[in-house]
Amino acid sequence: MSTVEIPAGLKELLQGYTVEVLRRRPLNLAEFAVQHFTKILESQKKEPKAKKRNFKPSRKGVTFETKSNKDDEEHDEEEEEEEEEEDTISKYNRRVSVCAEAYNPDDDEDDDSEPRVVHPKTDVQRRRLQDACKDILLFKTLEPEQFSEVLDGMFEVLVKPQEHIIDQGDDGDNFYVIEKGVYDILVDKEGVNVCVGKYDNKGSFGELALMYNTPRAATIVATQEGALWGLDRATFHRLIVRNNAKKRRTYEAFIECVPLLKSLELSERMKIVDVLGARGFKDGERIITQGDDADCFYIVESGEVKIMIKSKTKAGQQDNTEVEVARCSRGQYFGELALVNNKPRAASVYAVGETKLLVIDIQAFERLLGPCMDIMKRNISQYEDQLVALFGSSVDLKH
Ligand code: 1OR
Ligand code: 1OR
Repeated sequence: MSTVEIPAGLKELLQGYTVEVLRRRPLNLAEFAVQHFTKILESQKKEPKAKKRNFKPSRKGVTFETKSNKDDEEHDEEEEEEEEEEDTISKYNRRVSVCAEAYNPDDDEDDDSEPRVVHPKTDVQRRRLQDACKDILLFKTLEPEQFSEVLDGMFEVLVKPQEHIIDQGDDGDNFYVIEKGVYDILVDKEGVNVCVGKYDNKGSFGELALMYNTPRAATIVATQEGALWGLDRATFHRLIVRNNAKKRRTYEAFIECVPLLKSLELSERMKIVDVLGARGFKDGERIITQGDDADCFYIVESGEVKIMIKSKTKAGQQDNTEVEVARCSRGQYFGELALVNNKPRAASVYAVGETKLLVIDIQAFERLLGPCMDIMKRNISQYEDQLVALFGSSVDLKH
């Protein structure tokens, strides 16, 4: 009778994959398998001597944890989370699970027992804070109770001109919401710090290093005196990263069906989900105003929007009558034109009926939607043809 020998490690390998499938619920099992096993392979190359189940990464400094380590160390990870409850003072020592890969906070039963950080605030401070946070996309999908905990955990940071809030390559400590001030975004390109954008008195930054346990991806410098609200890494993880797992489950299937995003990898689409916000609009409510500065991009989740352009007279003068030029419904996008051309909004956009939109800020748009740029540019050239057909002029939307 022949016996079949099961290779050592096969069971664990397949179990690890199965656990990840159950946790992450990917739509495409084969694509997920390729990503999963590639990561294991890469980490085996990097850590040839690491013992499978007993390997414990150093607690000195941030460990850039690989997924395979995580897979193999489910139990170690849990033990470590427990140990870390006593160790919350040192924010740099804390190992944060890699949200982009596997972190499913629903499985993280220790989370709720973590100490909650509360920074007391005066009524005036709390009102200022609430105002600064009202449009922060990462907070838009939080339950009111979680949002209130975020506000409790935030602390005020006053900054001076030229102060570096974040330096590229550093470990992540805090997430920041801007109350006031202008901040340059600098990225190292071949040893030179190049300014790739700025935040002008609104927005937030510093989420990436905390979400994905990666080094800071950019340097953020205040160009004038300013005020920020910080949220420490552990609280960000407990509230925002945990909520992201829910967001992924909520939007995964929808995002898979957005034609614009088809060319992206699954992991890239999930990164979009991680940073998007959801906003509801009532019938007739204005979403975009023609001529305004632009700072975000929209995808229609449900309902419909109409695009209205102020018509031009024969002499090329703008009059104030708006003409409907297009509609967008579920899965379609708008608001890309001003971001791509770096110009004011070319049209106004109104909700038709109750409408739900997914919103992505300009920085995430530039960072994550580069691979979709060709499709968007092709569609923009169609707008230009339509514009000529409608108004009979050679107006180009870039002006
Ligand atoms: P972080 O924790 O990595 C730096 O710390 C922060 O800068 C980062 O989170 C983002 O919040 C913010 N690429 C990467 N990070 C950016 C970018 C960016 N813009 C802002 N941040 N790009 C610029 C897009 C305008 C792409 C550069 C190639
Ligand atoms: P935005 O950032 O300029 C308004 O904000 C958005 O409306 C714009 O990006 C597009 O996403 C969207 N002309 C201009 N903007 C249009 C058009 C459009 N259609 C949709 N948008 N035309 C309609 C072409 C079918 C040409 C008008 C004559």
